[in-house]
Parts: sequence; C-alpha cells; structure tokens
Amino acid sequence: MQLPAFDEGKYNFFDVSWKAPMDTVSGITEWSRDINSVYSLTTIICTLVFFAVAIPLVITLVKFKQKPGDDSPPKQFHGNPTLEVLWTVIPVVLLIFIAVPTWRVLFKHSHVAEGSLEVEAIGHQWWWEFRYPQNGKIITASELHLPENTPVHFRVWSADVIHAFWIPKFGGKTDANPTSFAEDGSPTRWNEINVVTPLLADKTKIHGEMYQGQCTQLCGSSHALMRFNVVIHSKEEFDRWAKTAYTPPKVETTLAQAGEQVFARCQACHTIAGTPSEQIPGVKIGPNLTNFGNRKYLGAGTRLNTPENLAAWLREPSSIKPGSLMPAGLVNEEEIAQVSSYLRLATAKSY
Ligand code: HEC
Ligand SMILES: [Cu+2]
Repeated sequence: MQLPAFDEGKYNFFDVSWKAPMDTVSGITEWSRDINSVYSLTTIICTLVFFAVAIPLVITLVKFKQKPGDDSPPKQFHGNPTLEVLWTVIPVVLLIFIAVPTWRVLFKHSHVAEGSLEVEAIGHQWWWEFRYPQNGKIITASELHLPENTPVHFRVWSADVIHAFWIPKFGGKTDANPTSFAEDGSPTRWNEINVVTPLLADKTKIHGEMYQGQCTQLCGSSHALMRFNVVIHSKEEFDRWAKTAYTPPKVETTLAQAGEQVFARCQACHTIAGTPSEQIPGVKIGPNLTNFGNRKYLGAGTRLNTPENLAAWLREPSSIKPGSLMPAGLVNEEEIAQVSSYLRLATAKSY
C-alpha cells in the first residue's frame, strides 16, 4: 500500500471505509488483532450496560411523571439491600470479564520472542530516530525499515520530552520517556514493545511496503507532524538494505563536492556516516542524514523528498514544521543547490 504525504491532499475526513492508514480497528498483525478482540468485547459489554441503564431510565421518566393536579409527594423509602448488592456485584463481574482477556493479551505480547530483531526507537522534538544495535551501526531517522514476518523488540526512549511510539496498523503504543545514560552511553530507562511484522502483500514489489507511524503524546508545536514511515521488506531485501544503509556517501560531481563543504556547517546537529560529522560526540538534535537520498519523505514524513521541498525546508524549516528546531537561513540559494545535490544524490544507495 502506498501512502500519500498529507501535502498530496488525498486525505478525506469523511472516508470511513476501513482503508484509512491510521485507523485503529483494521490492524494487520496478530498483536493488533488480539487488541481488537478485547476492544470488541469491551464495546459489546458497554453497549449492553448502556441499554440496561437507559431503558429503565426512560420507562421511569415516562411512567412516574408528575400527573396534572396531583401534588402529593412521591412514596418515601430508605435503602434497598437487594438492589444495592446487585448493582455492586454486576459491575464487578463485568469488569472481571474485561480484565481477564486484557491481561491475557498483555502477557502474551510482553515477552521477547527468540531471534527478535532489536530496534531502538528514540523520540526527538519532532522526529523519530531508529537504531539497529545488531546490524553494526545503522542509524536512520523517520523511516523504520523492517523485514517481513519477523519478531521485533523495540526499546523506546526519548532524547528530550515525553513522546509516544505508535504504528496504528501494528497494534498498541508506548510512551518514550526521557532517560539518563549509563557510562557506555546506553539509556538507563526505556519502555518495550514486541510485534511480529506482517507479510508483504505483494512479493514482487521492490523497496517494500509502507505503513504509517505517529507520535501520540503531545510534545510541542509540531507534535502532529511527528510522523514516520515503516517500510516492510522481504528478508533478502532487508539484508541488502542493512548492508548499504550506513555507508559513506559517494560524492561524484563538483556540485555535490561543493555541497559536502557546505555540510560542514550542519554537522553540529546532523551526522552522515564516514564524514567528520561522526566525530562530534553526544546525541545530536537533528536527524542522521546518512541515507537521506533513499528516504521517500522529509521533515519526519510530512513532505515528499523532492528538490523543491528540500529547498523550501532549507530556506525556512518552520514553513513546513512550525517551531522546528532547525534554524532558517543557514544557506543561500547557490548553497541550497549544492547541499541538495549532496544530500539527495550522493547519499542515495542502491540495494
Ligand atoms: C541547530 C541544529 C541544526 C543545524 C545547524 C542544521 N539542522 Fe537540519 N535539522 C535540525 C533538526 C532539529 C531537524 C528535525 C526537524 C524536524 O523534523 O522537526 C532537522 C532536519 C533536517 C532535514 C530533514 C531530515 C528529514 O529526513 O526529515 C534536512 C534535510 C536537514 N535538516 C538539512 C540540514 C542542512 C543541509 C543543514 C546545514 C546547512 C542543517 N540541516 C543544519 C537541526 C539542525
Ligand atoms: Cu508528539
């Protein structure tokens, strides 16, 4: 399934066919189906409770309405042990009916399956970073690449404020909390999510199938624009992707060479593998741009990655994402052409 960027204007608020990319009830993993079964059960129980309360209420209102000319007070009584026990016991029983399947689903999906792919999902204002500790040193931003039909164990944490990690079609969400770090730089606090990725619907499709992700914890001005894309590959294609994902750019033209010079100004906030930017220590505030040329979107999944959109981004990032932490006016028009060639072409890898 190809998803439109919202600037393509294809979202229809009134589209209630269950094809909407972010709806919560048509998940495609076992995890999302299990959550849905609890969700359906809860909805059925709540609907029954609604009618069980609303029908007697309406009957009472009509039947015991004050009659014209009848000013006598209603019958006075105090307490009714049978009723009081009933309306305490019934909700308790109903809550047990909801709690047991909820626990079952929670426990079923809380263990890390053997052979899981480890991924760290790190929230930043306003984009997501993904690290693959098992595959050497792959770091990507805003695009999460995964092999099909594979258990994945996410460790979710935040580099600044509280965010929440969610891929609606895959199942539940979890908060990304700020953390302190151990001596080796690893986080001391994180939340976890386990999911088995779906199968590819179309095995012949190259460069994978996309699903949408979204931050779901209000985290500042561009929170609603803190999206990411999940790209599911065949296992072979994922391995090829993993081999090329974190390799240095191939600078082949003079334009791109000039762009490489311009990029020296960006490296306090951005890293590209195999360049001096890697030597600057600490967690950077901007996304890793090593495979930027391969990304379909920029600005955390909000705009297609085209030369026009990149130029607009470099002129004034907050025109695309209000409050963006990347400053405007770092480069003039000539430098935009240079750094655009470097970022879009030299960092693109075939896999
Ligand atoms: C002060 C830090 C800072 C500097 C300097 C900086 N950036 Fe950024 N940049 C950011 C941040 C933060 C973001 C993420 C903004 C967001 O998505 O909300 C970003 C995002 C980007 C993106 C979009 C990436 C994506 O995939 O979404 C590109 C491209 C980019 N910067 C290029 C550059 C270039 C080229 C330079 C140098 C001319 C530069 N940046 C300098 C902080 C910086
Ligand atoms: Cu957010």
